Amino acid sequence: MTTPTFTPRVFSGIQPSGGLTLGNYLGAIKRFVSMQDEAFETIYCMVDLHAITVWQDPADLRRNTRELAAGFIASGISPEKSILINQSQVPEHAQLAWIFNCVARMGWMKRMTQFKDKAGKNAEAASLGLFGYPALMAADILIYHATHVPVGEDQKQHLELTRDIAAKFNHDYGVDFFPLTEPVIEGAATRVMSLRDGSKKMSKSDPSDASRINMTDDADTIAKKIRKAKTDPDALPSEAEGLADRPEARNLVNIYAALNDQSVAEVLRDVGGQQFGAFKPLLAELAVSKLSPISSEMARLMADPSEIDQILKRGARQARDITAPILEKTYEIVGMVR
Ligand code: AQP
Repeated sequence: MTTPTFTPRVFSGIQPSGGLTLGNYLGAIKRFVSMQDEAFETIYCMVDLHAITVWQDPADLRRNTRELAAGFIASGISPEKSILINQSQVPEHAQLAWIFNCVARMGWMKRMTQFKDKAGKNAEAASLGLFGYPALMAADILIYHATHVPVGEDQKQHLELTRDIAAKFNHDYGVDFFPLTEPVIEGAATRVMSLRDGSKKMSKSDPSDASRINMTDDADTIAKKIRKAKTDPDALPSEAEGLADRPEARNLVNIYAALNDQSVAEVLRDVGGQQFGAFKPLLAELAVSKLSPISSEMARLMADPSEIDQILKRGARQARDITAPILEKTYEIVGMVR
């Protein structure tokens, strides 16, 4: 059997489960923007079907989906260069997910740490969708035969599962149909931590608003959250090794480096020896200068969501030119009468 070559194609998505955070921006969206200028076809998605794996108020979901699209566009994702969609408008995602539910094994799914974290102690009350989330995520990626997926560190395990599902499907049906997708986890801020607790990921669903920077926060709020961010009493080190046992300090330096497109070593060369009293205002100034143009553009786009709706509708049409033939071929491989 000859191994097929797959078109270099990038897919990634974000849940419209709340406002966008600096973690989503640095861990994912910033990479999405740079990859659309490389030699890839790029498809970016508001994964609304994933969002409802935990309860979402319908009006909030609609607003968050449009606001997320506005965040993508305002950050530099161009609807001319990338296909921009919301997942539920491209039904082949959910259709392929059903097939993958039948390929993935219970034992694999039970090992997923995100399910354990999100379901918490009351796993019996979690939705079946939350448990099956990684099979839908595999379908999101493989319905495009995507070869590369830019994500934050927290999604690494789900991408390994995506490769396992592709490999098992190919093996069980004796085909080389789905690619083994590569995760792209790069940059200084692949895991942005909470501003209140350096051991916890910055997350849009954290009950504490002070734990995160939202992409819609104004300059004063950003400065206040950074000023109040948990730190330790020591000065910043001059070399990265000095941050090893200092999660909060490391987080703030990583954020600075990622926002300023520098390495951690370069940042510490400039700010090593400074106390947080001096470093935090620098970080706040940098964050405001990078984020305020994005938040004002988001506000402009949200003032007339019909433009966003048109972009998503057009994106869905373009996406289905790719996904419909891949689903048809999948059904044929599996043995469905067409
Ligand atoms: N703190 C983070 N640091 C780096 N990357 C992050 N991502 C999320 N948080 C961080 C990346 O953003 C992309 C989209 O994530 P998602 O919204 O689909 O789901 P999530 O990872 O569960 O993000 P949240 O903010 O924590 O959402 P909730 O609170 O709804 O669960 C992914 O590429 C992720 O790696």
